[in-house]
Amino acid sequence: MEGSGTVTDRLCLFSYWRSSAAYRVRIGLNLKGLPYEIMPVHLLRDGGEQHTDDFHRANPQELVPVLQHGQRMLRQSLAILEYLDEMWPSPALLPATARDRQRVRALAQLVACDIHPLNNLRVLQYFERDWGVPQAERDVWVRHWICAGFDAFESLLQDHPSTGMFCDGAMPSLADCCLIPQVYNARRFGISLDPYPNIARIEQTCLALPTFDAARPERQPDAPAIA
Ligand SMILES: N[C@@H](CCC(=O)N[C@@H](CS)C(=O)NCC(=O)O)C(=O)O
Repeated sequence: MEGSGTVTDRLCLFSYWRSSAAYRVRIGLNLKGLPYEIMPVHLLRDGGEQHTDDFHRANPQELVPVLQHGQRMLRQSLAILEYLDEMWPSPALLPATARDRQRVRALAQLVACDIHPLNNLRVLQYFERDWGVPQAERDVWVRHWICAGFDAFESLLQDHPSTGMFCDGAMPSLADCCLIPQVYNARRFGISLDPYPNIARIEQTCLALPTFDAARPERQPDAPAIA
């Protein structure tokens, strides 16, 4: 039942510990206090388990996350997060007014549509396999697009009246669900957060919460012992 606040069907997340798109959904599920199982999909082993026939049936795009809710297969992290918000409205991932919701969605999409896809595994594998781009140059590419996105994200947080402890006010939102995993990626690629004081502050605030902490890559059942 929509908006019932109860879990009648099992939730199972097809996830990879290091996937930032899956990390977004793990945060959302934790914020909602929903019990879920993790079904690991190893994106690198044996050429990538996302390319198996079984997983292809779950998501023809061959990307994680997929959230199985009962018999339904839900795809695309932002659409999944909005689904969770509609099914279990409290605590809300989107603010109360249309204007604030627009801002939060814009921040979330800045990450999910304009940073992350450029640096996704399949893009980097394409550079490597089809064009022979060396690792060092691929890393420059990744860092370039993260910094370009973070420059804009930081300026949208700076001095905006809606910016609070989190991207929007005093409660975590869809924007934080997207930002924190992207910061994890930034750190992986050695990007300093010094030019991004608001992003760094919000990351610290979020990761101090058990809901965000439990969603961290290194806390996942499929994370290697030393991540
Ligand atoms: N727009 C999709 C992106 C999903 C996505 O790109 N997932 C990555 C992991 S973060 C993936 O599965 N990559 C596998 C590959 O590139 O082969 C979403 O938000 O769910």
